[in-house]
Order: sequence, then structure tokens, then C-alpha cells
Amino acid sequence: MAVAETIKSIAQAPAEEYYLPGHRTCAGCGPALAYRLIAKAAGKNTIFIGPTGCMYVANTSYACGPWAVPWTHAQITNGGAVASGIEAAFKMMIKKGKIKDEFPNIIVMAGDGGAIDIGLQAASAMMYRGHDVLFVMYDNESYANTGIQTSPSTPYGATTMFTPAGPEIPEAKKFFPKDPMAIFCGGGHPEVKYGATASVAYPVDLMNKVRKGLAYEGPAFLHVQCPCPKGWTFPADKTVEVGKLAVETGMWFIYEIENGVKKFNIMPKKLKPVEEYLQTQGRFSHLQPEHVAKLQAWVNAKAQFLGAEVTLPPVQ
Ligand SMILES: Cc1ncc(C[n+]2csc(CCOP(=O)(O)OP(=O)(O)O)c2C)c(N)n1
Ligand code: SF4
Repeated sequence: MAVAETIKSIAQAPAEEYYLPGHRTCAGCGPALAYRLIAKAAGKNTIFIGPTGCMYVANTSYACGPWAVPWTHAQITNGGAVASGIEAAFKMMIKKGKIKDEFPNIIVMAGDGGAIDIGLQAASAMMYRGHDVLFVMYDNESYANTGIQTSPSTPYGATTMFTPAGPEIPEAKKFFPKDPMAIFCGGGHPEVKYGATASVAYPVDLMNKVRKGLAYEGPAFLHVQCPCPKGWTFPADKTVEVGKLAVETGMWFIYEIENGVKKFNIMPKKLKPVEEYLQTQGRFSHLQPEHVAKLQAWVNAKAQFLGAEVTLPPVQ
């Protein structure tokens, strides 16, 4: 696909919108903002695949949709497979001269459930076969559309409908999240030459990663943290602030892996204590000091695992 130029600043971002006003997402919805930025960066010659989740249901309720480009629904189980079929069809039709179209940007917009839980098999197979598709995991850290239930991306210590805090399990969720970049990138799937994390709180970095992923021939993966005011319980006007605090505390690391080489894109010199992030969200309000310490230890271990050069807060 055509290589689009790097966006240097918000002011220089394209004015055109391909995700338009008019959808039933919550006020302050992080994933809706991600969709808008991704559509803006990808541009006109794009096809979106929407596995079931908030970014299907909330956007299309009822019998309408905000996209100014083609979009199709997929099952939550098979976003990767539907995208594979679309890619193969375009390649073959262009090769046989049946259509004169330019090969399109093909983008899956999967929630965390649709990417690394119930949709993982199809995503992995698509990447393994090397289809020229950008697979985006818009991560609101729960199965949100069904009423906020735990997913493998939900952080340790978060309350969801399926992980309430109680006397048996006072920290609510007791497992730590899966690591999608470790699953898909850095050799896990040999055809994936580009994988990155991003956040709606850093829109220029996000848009450029969309373009970089699309410019690669073959599969690319983009894991976008998208704060969800409803699921995480914070005020609707704090979405960007919460996203920034995630990066400033190390609850979210922003980096890319290009041809096996890792690079951090937005990294503070010193991480703030994780507690500053936890305090902003009702889903963590039950946590005791020992749980906070466990999360801090996890952040610090992750920083070391990723090789981040950053000063870490002490584990209290
Ligand atoms: C096979 C199947 N199982 C369960 C469901 C019910 N379901 C609809 S939306 C949804 C949540 C999707 O979660 P996620 O992929 O994280 O996206 P989000 O809603 O958080 O945006 C589920 C489980 C379904 N549609 N299909
Ligand atoms: S529940 Fe979360 S992801 Fe779903 S529409 Fe509301 S803010 Fe967006």
C-alpha cells in the first residue's frame, strides 16, 4: 500500500475525518477516539473489520455507522480470518485484472477480548500466514460491551463484574495481564515485522504508528491503550489525563518493535508511583497497600523485562 507521510504535529494532521460524528459510544470513550485517529491516519483507501465489541455495537446502534469508508462486521472469534479473506480476495482480483482498484489498507479493530482472548486464534493465524493486514487491539482492559467483565488484559487488582472484591479475593482480580506484544511481535510470529504499543493520550505517536504498520507489506500489530470511563470508573473528561498517567507510572509502556529491534517512543526519565494512577479510577478503590505494592513490583519487573532505562519507584 502507498506509504503515507509522517505526521509531525496535531496541527499538521490531516483535516479529513473518516470516522464521523454520530455513534452511541459513552461520553469520553477512549476507543472511539482511537477509531477517529486511526481512520484519520489511514485515510480514504481503507476497509475496517469490526469484530463484536463496543466499537461495533456502540458505533452501529441501530442500523447505521460512523465510517466514511467500507466497514464489515466480524464475529468476536474471527476478526483475523475475515481480514485474511478480504486481503486474499483483493490480491487475487487485482492479479487477475478483475478490478482496477489500488490494494486497500485492511484494518481489524478488535477489542482486547477479540484480540488476545476469544479472537486470539484467528489473529495468530492471520499473522502466521503473513496477510497484509494491520491488526489493531483497542484495549479498554475489559469485555466492555457486555457490561465490564474481566479479560486477559484487565490489570491485576481491577474490579469487574466477574472479579468483584470480596473476603475471599480482596484484591478483586488476582491474575496479571497477558502481554500481547510478547505474543505477536519480536519473533513470536515471524511474518510480523512491525508491532507497537500506543495510547489515545499521545495521538501523533498513535497516528504515525498506524501509517508505519500499514506501510509494511505483511501483517502488523498495534496495541492501543484506550481508557474507558465507564469500565474504569472515572469522569468522562479525564480520558486523556488517565491515559497520560498510565504512561507516567509505567502501567503502560509506549514502544515499537521493528524488524526485531525495540525502541521506546515516549518514556519519562522517572516513573511516578503506581498509586497516583490507581487513585484516579474507581475500579481500584478497594486495593490495600499490599496490593498496591504487588502492582508496583509488577511495573518495575516489566520495565526491567522490556529493558526500559527509567528510574523506578520503590516497592513499599
Ligand atoms: C462468540 C461470542 N461470544 C460472546 C459474545 C458476546 N459479546 C458481545 S460483545 C462482547 C465483549 C467484547 O469485548 P472486547 O472484545 O474486549 O471489546 P469491547 O466490548 O471491550 O469493546 C462479548 C463477549 C459474542 N458476541 N460472540
Ligand atoms: S463502555 Fe467503554 S469502550 Fe464501551 S462505549 Fe463506553 S467508554 Fe467506550
